Amino acid sequence: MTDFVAWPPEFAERYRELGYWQGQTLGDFLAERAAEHGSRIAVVGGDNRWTYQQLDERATRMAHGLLALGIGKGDRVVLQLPNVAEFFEVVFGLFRIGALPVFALPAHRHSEIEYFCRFTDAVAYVIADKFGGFDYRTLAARIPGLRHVLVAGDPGEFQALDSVPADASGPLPDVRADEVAFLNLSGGSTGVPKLIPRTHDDYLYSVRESAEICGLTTESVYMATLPVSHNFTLSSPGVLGALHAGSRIVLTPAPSPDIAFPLIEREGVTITGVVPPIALLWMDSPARGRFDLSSMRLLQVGGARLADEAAKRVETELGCKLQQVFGMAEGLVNYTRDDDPWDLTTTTQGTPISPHDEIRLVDADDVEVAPGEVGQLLTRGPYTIRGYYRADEHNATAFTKDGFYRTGDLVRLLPSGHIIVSGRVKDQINRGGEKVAAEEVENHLLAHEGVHDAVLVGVEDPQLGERTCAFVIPRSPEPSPAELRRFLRERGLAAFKIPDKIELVDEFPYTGVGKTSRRALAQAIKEGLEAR
Ligand code: OOB
Repeated sequence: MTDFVAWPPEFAERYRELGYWQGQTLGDFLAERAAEHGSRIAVVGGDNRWTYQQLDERATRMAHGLLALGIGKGDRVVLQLPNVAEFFEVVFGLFRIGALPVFALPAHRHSEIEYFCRFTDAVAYVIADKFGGFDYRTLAARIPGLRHVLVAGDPGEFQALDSVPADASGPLPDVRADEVAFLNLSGGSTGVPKLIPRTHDDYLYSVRESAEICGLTTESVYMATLPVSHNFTLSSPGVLGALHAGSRIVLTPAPSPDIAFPLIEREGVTITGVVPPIALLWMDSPARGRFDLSSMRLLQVGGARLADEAAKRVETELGCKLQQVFGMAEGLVNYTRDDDPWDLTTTTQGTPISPHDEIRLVDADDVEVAPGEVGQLLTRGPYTIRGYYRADEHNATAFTKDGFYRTGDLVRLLPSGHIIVSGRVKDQINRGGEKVAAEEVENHLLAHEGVHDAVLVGVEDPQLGERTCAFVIPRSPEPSPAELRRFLRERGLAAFKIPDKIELVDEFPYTGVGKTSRRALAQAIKEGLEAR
């Protein structure tokens, strides 16, 4: 089994020659930024206000402390921190010793966390004590095989993050920029989530370019509104882009207007990134009139398709420019640009970061479609992975032979090069930016003794774009939808994956068409629902 698939040497060479891959590690990146912006505030989170200098020192101390605990180069550490300042000292501490953070989301529960820990042979798990009404220590207590559980806040039976030995010294491991820096999560379309290995070189290229495209400067204040460990918030341009530019990062614990708006006013936030449902929530919020949001220059919206009509309202209702962001944790990120005409900003998902992002649109037979036609988006480039972590079999179909990643997205290209996302072929439901792999949820449902068969489909929703509906053929004694929901929660599935609706049916509708594949079935159910 291959852990990491590298770029072929001729590609790596080209990206280096072009100056895209600069040979800098994320650990050195922070040191360089601290040398340049030392006394500026880098991170504001809760009661913490750390300068670049302080963040750099904390990261170094953490690096030594982690080493002293026996965490070393190449080790995997599952990180599930919400938007707190400690996120940065841990992540950069790990980068500096060449240990790999595995970026879990705060919403993940036992089912996902246990899998990440087991699949990556993680040696440690880093959490906050409590967040959003959930006690992560109870989750940690149920994960076998961990050498360390480190807790930001009250550690309970575990070890407090701030008790990690601070007096350690000596040399740090040699970390190379072409090595993998961390593992990101894919939205997934299969039974288990896939892990995405990103190198220092490739990630920092996307960070520098994103900061430039989004116009970040030392005057910018970037608010992390979505979970900081998501690729959008991390690097598009995200918190890393903000650090690159010497900007200030403000962490909001929640995106709701009553929490985010006062922070925007207090800190003079100039830019943030949200998913479409949050953009809608903000535009429709009466709280808008109670807070001064005039510092906002740019609202980035991405993660799911923003309806053209909603896009057209952003500037007038929130008083700032809109930028659409169509990205993926696997790599490719597209942005509408500052000088794009208004109609392109409001109706397209932008153009790729790099002139060396290669784009192909193909049909079901991998044949290139005619210009202007909708096709499946394939991509390859200086910051798009060539393979998932430990996934040889899946990689054989998720990538073409010549290394293009099959995004599963259906898109159209305008003559200007702008991309319009029009649908998808992957078995994934995009619930307002939160990705749900149909097969993963179906497998959990099938584990219930009262379930004979189950199919999860996405149905249109005005707020979320899509919500999930599970069709279940029960066995007797027939479980109620409430019982099935409870069952999924008890199995430790993240809340956003619990079906919004569960319908018990005698048989799946329209199987009469003779199609038996899951995809065809889901499609038939969806068409049936839409017709209703
Ligand atoms: C971002 O990353 P992921 O990995 O959670 O999800 C990627 C998928 C894309 O393949 C596409 O299906 C969908 O999310 N998507 C969009 C979109 N942005 C992402 N679909 C339509 N319109 C958009 N603007 O979601 C992500 C990563 C980096 C930056 C922004 C988003």
